[in-house]
Amino acid sequence: MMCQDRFTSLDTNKDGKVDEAEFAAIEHRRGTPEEIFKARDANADGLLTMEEFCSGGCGRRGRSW
Ligand SMILES: [Ca+2]
Ligand SMILES: [Ca+2]
Repeated sequence: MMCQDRFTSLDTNKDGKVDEAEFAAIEHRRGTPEEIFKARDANADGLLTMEEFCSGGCGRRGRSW
């Protein structure tokens, strides 16, 4: 699954950002949702953009998408 697809499926209210509640709605294997969310929320605004989400582990920065 592409990272963007994953992000889109997480963004249940379709505002273009994934908040902590949306993020917590899926399974996380590498820690608690809170920990992973904070690790990925690069600017600490409480919302994940697609860029933040995709740079956090399911894709590498600099890939051509
Ligand atoms: Ca959202
Ligand atoms: Ca953010």
